[in-house]
Amino acid sequence: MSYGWQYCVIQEKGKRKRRRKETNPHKSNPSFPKLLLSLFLVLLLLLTISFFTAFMIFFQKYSQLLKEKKTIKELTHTELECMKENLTMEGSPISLYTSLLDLLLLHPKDLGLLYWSCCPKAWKSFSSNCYFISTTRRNWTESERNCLEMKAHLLVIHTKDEQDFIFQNLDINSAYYIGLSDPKGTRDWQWVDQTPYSESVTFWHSGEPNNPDEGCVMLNFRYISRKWGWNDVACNGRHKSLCKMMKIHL
Ligand SMILES: [Ca+2]
Repeated sequence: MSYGWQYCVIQEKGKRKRRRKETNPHKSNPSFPKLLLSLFLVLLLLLTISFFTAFMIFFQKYSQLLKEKKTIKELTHTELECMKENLTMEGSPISLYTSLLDLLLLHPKDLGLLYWSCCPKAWKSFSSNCYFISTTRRNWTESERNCLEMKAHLLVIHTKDEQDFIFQNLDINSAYYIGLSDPKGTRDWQWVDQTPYSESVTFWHSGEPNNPDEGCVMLNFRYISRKWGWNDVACNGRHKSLCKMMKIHL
């Protein structure tokens, strides 16, 4: 009789062990967290691959679109003079990645720097722009129209360096219209490309602007001061002019 009782106790212990195994699989299977981690890593890897693939496809499509757009722009100017410009992106792969992303999202036009930067033949190259000296004398409105026909504007000056570069290429006995005017006659100077007019970047001759009836601006050289500078003049006077456009990127 006592053997039967012991058998029952052993049987009950066996059942309890089996029940513990069934209700607590984590304790009984130590490889479960590793499996979960592996699955998570695989998923992360797949997501990363998908993201980079999508990014590369988008990047290639965008570059192609940009090239096509530039090719259309080239048709205006049949002959170009080009320089190879390399975009330098030094540092870690992360900085390379952020530079590309920055270019793509914030400065898409600058993507062209990865290729060739060109100016039409007979135009001068400085920084990221091209400049044309038109020696035909026209009034201010006709001068701007002439620049527009070449996909440019009358000169808009952003820095002293730019202005100094322009002066080096001009004839001191001539005057040249630039893209600054006062269309309302209220001394509210406006650049043709809507660049805000800043008093801190002006190069007026001493005593200029001097006449509310003179609504257009030209560059000329004054022998007394031995300097180039700006002078407001009547818009119907006929002068040479300066055009400016952004470099064409191929
Ligand atoms: Ca004047």
